[in-house]
Amino acid sequence: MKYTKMIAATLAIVFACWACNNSEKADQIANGKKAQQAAFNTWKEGKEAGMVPIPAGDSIKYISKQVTVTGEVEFPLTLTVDSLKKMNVATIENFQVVCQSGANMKNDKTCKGVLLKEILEKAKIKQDNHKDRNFYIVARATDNYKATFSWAEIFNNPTGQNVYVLFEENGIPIQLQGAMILISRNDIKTGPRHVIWLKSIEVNKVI
Ligand SMILES: Nc1nc2c(c(=O)[nH]1)N[C@H]1C(S)=C(S)[C@@H](COP(=O)(O)O)O[C@H]1N2
Ligand SMILES: [Mo]
Repeated sequence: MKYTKMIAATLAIVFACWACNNSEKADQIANGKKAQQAAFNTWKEGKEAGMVPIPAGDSIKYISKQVTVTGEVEFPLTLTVDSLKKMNVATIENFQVVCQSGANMKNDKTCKGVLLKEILEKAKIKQDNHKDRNFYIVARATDNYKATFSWAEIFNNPTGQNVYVLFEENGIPIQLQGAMILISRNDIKTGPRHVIWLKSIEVNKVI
């Protein structure tokens, strides 16, 4: 009888310890899951807000080696790095990419490219007369990210002297961010109109 009680008591203690340990483990798992979820949410918000670097895997799938110039133009173009090199190549010093959030995303000591203005002059926008100036230009990437410019910004404003299609950064060809990147150097925040994986420049008329 005495033994039976002792065994029962021992079993009760063992069970209590096991149960307690188990609920501690369950707590630990739940807390771990919560922390994981919180970290994921922070990352997802940052990604959606464009504040975290794009993963390298994405870069490979979005690379484009050609940029087409289409829409309301006399001479549609297909640009490559080689064709840009045959145009007026400018060297841009100290270009910084700053996200709308204020985060610094990239610093180029030096980069090379051609003015968008010159590319559009080559393609020749179809203008009926000198009052026909209501065009908008969309620079589009393979991931469908895009930046928009107005005719006046490019052809009648200092912005036009600062919008380039780049093909080289810090002495090396652009690789992971496509082959060509469009930049708008005098924007207050340069991130939004920094179009990596550039694939087309589309000229549209406001009708
Ligand atoms: N094609 C493409 N270009 C893009 C983006 C994008 O998602 N896709 N993100 C933009 C944003 S929000 C910022 S801040 C900068 C970031 O530049 P980085 O990719 O060199 O960090 O690129 C811009 N260009
Ligand atoms: Mo951004």
